[in-house]
Amino acid sequence: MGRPIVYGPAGSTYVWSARLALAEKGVAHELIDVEFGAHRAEPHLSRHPFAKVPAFEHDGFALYETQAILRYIDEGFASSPLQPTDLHQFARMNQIIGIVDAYAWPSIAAGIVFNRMLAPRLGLPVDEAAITAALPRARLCLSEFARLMGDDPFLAGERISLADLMVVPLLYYFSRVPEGEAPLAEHPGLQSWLRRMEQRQSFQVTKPPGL
Ligand SMILES: N[C@@H](CCC(=O)N[C@@H](CS)C(=O)NCC(=O)O)C(=O)O
Repeated sequence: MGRPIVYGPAGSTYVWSARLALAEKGVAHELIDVEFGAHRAEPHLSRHPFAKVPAFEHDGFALYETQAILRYIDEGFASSPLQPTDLHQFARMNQIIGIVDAYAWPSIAAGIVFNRMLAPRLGLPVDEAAITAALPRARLCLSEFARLMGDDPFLAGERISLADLMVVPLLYYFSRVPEGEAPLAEHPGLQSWLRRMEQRQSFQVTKPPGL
C-alpha cells in the first residue's frame, strides 16, 4: 500500500486530527500544503467541492470529511485500534465527535481562535463581537468534554480514541489564547488530559510549525 496523502495546511484543526490518526497508527504520510485561499480554487476544488480542508487520498482512493477520513484510517490500517469496542464507549466517542463538529469547532476555532490568532497573522480585522459571542458555547463544550470523560484517562474511556484526536487540536489552540485560560482552569481533569496528549509522539510529530 502507498503512503496516504493529506491535503491542507498543517495548522488546520481538522487537518491536524487526520494527521494525528495516521501518526497514532504508525502510518507514514505525505502532507501537501494548501494555502489559505487556494482551497477555494483548482486543483483543490476537485478534491473537495465544498472548498474545505482536509482532503485525503490513499492508493487512488479520494475522500473528504474528517470523520470519514479518521474512520478510514482506523479501519484501513491494522495497528492500535482508535475506536472502542465497548458499546457505551463507542457511543461516547461518536457523541464527542458530534459535539466537535456542531458546537466546538464553530465556537472555539471559528469564533475565538480564528479571530484571536489567525486573523492578525493574515492581516484581517479581529471580530471582537464574534469572540464574545462564542465564549459561552466554548465553555459549555469544555464542561461537556470534562463531564463525559469523567474519571477516565481519555475522553471516551481508558484508551485513546478518535474523540481525543478530534478534540486535542481545538483545546490546544484554545489553551494558547487568553480567552481559553479561565475556562480551561475550571476543568483540571481536562487540563491534565491535554498535557498528556501533548506528550504523545503523535502530537509532537504533527504539531504545526510555529506553535
Ligand atoms: N466538515 C469538514 C469541515 C472542515 C473545515 O471546516 N475545515 C476548515 C479548516 S479547519 C476549512 O476548510 N476552512 C476554510 C473555509 O471554510 O473557507 C470536515 O469535517 O472535514
